[in-house]
Amino acid sequence: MSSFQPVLSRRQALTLGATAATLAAVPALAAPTSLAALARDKGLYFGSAVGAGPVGSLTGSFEDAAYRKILADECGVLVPENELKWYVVRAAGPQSFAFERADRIAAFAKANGQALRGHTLLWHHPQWFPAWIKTYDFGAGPARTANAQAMLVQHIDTVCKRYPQMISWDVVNETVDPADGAIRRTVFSDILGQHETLDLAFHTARAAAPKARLVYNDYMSWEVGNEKHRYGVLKLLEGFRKRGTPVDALGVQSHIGAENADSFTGFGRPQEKEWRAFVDEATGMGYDLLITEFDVHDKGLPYDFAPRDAAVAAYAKGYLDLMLSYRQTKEVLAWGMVDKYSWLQNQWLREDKKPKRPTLYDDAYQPKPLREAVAAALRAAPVR
Ligand code: 9MR
Repeated sequence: MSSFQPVLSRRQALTLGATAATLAAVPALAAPTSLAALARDKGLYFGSAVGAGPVGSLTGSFEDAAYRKILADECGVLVPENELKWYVVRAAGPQSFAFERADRIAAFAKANGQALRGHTLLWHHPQWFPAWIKTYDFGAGPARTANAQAMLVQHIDTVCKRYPQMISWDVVNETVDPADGAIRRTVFSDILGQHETLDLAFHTARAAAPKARLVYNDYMSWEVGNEKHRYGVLKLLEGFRKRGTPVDALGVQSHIGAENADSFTGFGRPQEKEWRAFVDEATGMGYDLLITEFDVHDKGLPYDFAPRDAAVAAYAKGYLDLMLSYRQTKEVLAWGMVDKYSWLQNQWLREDKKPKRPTLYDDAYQPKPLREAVAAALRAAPVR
């Protein structure tokens, strides 16, 4: 990143250091209180994504016993990071469903008394389907429509019914193109129409998973450059309401932080106003909110751990306080709990090429200031 600049002034670093010191100075409770318990006290869920690898790009965090202990201790809900995506479940072709990896995560959650959430029934983006679908022969004439409908319905129905315990489902993921706010085109939407495809997905999920909260999930943020993305998502949510599509909640992925330094100068100002307006619009339409994929990208922060971790924690606390002030926010999911397994390690490398520190625990499985920031935000959250 050629425009790299040190992020924090000395004064900012000192202030943030002081924040971290204050957080660290909070007296230890008699028994350590898990994030799951703190969330439960407020009427919400805290949990994390986990990956049952190793296959291709799948993370292998689930195979790590120390990692599993953190998940068991801290999380009230788990979500498979990749194991329910079409490119995993349907990898082998149109006739097959592979559930082995997601089953292992589901069994672990059950054994630990944890809830499960599902990601995702329809990542409506051409990149994330298995390769065979590009050349699949859907036939011609009316049969073509019927075949495309049948494949989508069969997929959603089969996956939902396999996991009736899901408390929520990302039914549709990332279908709004950030470049122009339009709905992305896929094999399905080219045959069935865009709204028709998305509506069919939600109606099918409602029938097959009547108890689950049904979610539209996306990564729009408050940052400059996200205006069209936010607008496109609101337009989509408005359309769902107009057509009576059964969508219960907006999943705000919350991959916060950024590649550029400016984002860390404190949450929100001046973009906080824009973000509140966006969230108010969504909740005003009656949608619940979920933080579905929380992590903090520290690419632009200096190498030293103390100021880096402090900046990450302070920034996250501001963001989580805002999001949790909405009683509509019902679940908070971290996108992984230990730095080394974070998807961010493989993308947008830091200038110094050093590992990133975007999650709540470091590579020695020790909690970082970000873990305390999440705890503090949960403690401060109003009950819902
Ligand atoms: O963390 C996931 C990574 O392991 C996968 O390679 C990638 C592609 O399937 O997806 C990552 O998770 C994404 C999530 O499914 C949707 N929102 C963005 C997440 C980060 O890219």
